[in-house]
Amino acid sequence: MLIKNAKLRNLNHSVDILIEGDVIKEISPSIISSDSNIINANNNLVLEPFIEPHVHLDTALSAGQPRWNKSGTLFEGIECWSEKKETLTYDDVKKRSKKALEWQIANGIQWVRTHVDITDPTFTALKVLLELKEEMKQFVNIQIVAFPQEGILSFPNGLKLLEDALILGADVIGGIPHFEYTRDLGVQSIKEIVKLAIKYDKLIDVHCDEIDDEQSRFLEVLATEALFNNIGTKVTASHTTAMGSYNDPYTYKLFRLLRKSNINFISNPLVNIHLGGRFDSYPKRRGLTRVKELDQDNINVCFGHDDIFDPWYPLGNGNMLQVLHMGLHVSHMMGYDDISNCLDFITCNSAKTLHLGDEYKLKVGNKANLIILSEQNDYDAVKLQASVLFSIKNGVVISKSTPKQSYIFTTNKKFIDFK
Ligand code: 17E
Ligand code: FE2
Repeated sequence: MLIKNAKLRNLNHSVDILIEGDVIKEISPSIISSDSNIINANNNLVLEPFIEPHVHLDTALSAGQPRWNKSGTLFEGIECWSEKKETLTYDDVKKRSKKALEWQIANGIQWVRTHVDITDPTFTALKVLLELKEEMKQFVNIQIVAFPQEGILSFPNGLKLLEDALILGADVIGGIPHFEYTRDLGVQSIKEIVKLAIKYDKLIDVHCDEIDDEQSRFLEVLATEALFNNIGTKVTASHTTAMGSYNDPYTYKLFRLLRKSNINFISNPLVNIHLGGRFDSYPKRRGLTRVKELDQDNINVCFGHDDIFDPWYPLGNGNMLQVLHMGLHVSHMMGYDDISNCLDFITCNSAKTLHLGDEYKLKVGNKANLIILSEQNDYDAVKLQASVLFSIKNGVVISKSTPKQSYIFTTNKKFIDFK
């Protein structure tokens, strides 16, 4: 396959990309090839695939089942899901999570880290996701987080369930310290997570301080454990929304630890702007972590969708550009330079969080995994909510889309573009 006129993110001129089999063979300004399989990118952006670093596929597409989350709080969402969990069947989870995965694939995502609730002694959802991971690997790489939604030490047998989920094949260990009954249990839960991570050589991704409580300070515990055990690059703090409520002197002190620890952050702006601030009258807090400050301090931070039409979020179609759009707004990252480099938040920063290493990069010798957008740069990609014209994985086209077009019937009747 030959891709002509590809605009790469770090280059001013366009290039051709030659793919032989599943590998990128050559990238140069003009390639002559006898290959008849040619895609003309027309100077549009060609880049590494989008990554979904934080989603709950087991709960996706279950909004309203068995009831709607009326308060819009995280806590009512957990209650709704707990009721749904009582009646969960294999076929139901499979149908919903597979459909959400297909939306993600159509939207140019080729790596997904999904949390799966393992506070369910039947492990119904975990078994489905383990099967889907295998079944869909031609299209998408899935990392499964064993996520103890109702707690590790506050749920009957929680710690044993967590360990059993790892033995069954989960890739990443999750946690939810702010939901444990006491601060002590929260701290202890993090220590147990780290012990298991070392024992089974797994990554860690904790739902950490997802609450508008300025006293929720489990992040400092997680980062310290990561630092002392020298595993920071394998550790992720998801949500950390309490950081939006921390006072500045404490946060200043905290950032020194965060920098030293080398841990990663995932912010979920679509969902947390909706769930956050729900107990405030006015002014209402944003319910988000300090994305801009983390980024300015060279601490790795990326964006996740978190939910697709479930008890915690009533919208969503698995499109990371929607997440990015919201994330830039609520993080006050609307400067020219911010918008011009914004795709980092849903590509390379996420790759670092998922611990993907060099294999993710679009470069000669690597697997031909890439997407072709309908726009020429980061700025237009987010402004115009670009379509993913082609998603190519291991040298094979796995999805394609046509951008929507508008025609106006004014005196100069014409197709209009918004550029
Ligand atoms: N569970 C949780 O604890 N937090 C969330 N944001 C979601 C599920 C979606
Ligand atoms: Fe989450």
